Amino acid sequence: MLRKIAWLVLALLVLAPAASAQQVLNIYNWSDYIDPSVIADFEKEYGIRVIYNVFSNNEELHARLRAGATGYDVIFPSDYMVEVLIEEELLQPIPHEAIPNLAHIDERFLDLPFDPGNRYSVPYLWGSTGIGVNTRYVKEPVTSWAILWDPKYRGRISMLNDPREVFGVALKRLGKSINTKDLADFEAAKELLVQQKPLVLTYDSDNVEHLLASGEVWLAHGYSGDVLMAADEDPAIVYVVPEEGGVLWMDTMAIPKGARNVEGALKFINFMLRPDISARNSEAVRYPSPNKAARDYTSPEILNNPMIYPPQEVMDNMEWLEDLGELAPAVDRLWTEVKAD
Ligand code: SPD
Repeated sequence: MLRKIAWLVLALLVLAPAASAQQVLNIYNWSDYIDPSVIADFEKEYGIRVIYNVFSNNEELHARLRAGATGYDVIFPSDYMVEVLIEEELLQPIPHEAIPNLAHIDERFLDLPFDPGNRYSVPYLWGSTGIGVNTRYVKEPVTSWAILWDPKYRGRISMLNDPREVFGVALKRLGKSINTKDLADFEAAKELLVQQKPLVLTYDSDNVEHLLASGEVWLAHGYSGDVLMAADEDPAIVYVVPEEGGVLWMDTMAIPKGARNVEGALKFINFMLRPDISARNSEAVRYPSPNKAARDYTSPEILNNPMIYPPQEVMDNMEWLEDLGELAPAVDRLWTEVKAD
């Protein structure tokens, strides 16, 4: 009998740490980018506790992973950053057989050049970047990015804390592609951004909704859904994609090398791809879902809102960000100079 008890105690001691590690899932995502009720449902359904941390831009995520940050199980890099992370061997392949809900993703959003065959990433949500305008204070029509350089809005302008997006605006103003591989274009863009800086209240990617809804900022460079969440609080706020065009992006779910709970990560990814969950999440954060089957669960007001699902002619005038390759360190340096000047 005593021997049996001893074996039982030993078995519990050996199994307990493994069992408790299995119950935790570390997620690293953008801020305000998931419906909290969806996380709660996942925790309930799978008995896995989610630990949730946020980053402000792709470069911050990249820097963390490069510095050897282990412990994240699911991360949310955007398009061009997926390419960078694959190249640097910081991601692990995703076994498609473990995520049958991948079948619900619209083919238009699969097999994109940044990850052929979706070996390392699966689509989460997509969107665009434009300007959030508080029409209570900005009475003129907003048609161009140039308004973010208008001195009469000094101190009422915010820009994203996102180097590729901010350089994208300046490059568009210069009539260049956001993916130019010419360093001189980025240097000219930097000069424009330095000129703009005295007008900018803050470079912030995490609080656009609050900055706009509080009236602190009247013109906010922002991701579509964040501006639309502010518009839910104040109907005077609108989202505009300037006529020079803007940035289209796709955020993905991926599993970094060193993840401790790969099994939980796959369950989470598959759960987020479930049509009802994807629809609920997309409605809550106001970003379009790449999930075709989720449309059946999405309200017509969301599906027919051109600020959420832009019409084709607006999309045709936008660009996806691409990896800058060897130019990336120089652009990082220019960004540091913009912020420091
Ligand atoms: N609330 C943050 C939403 C994140 C949007 N992703 C941005 C991609 C930038 N290229």
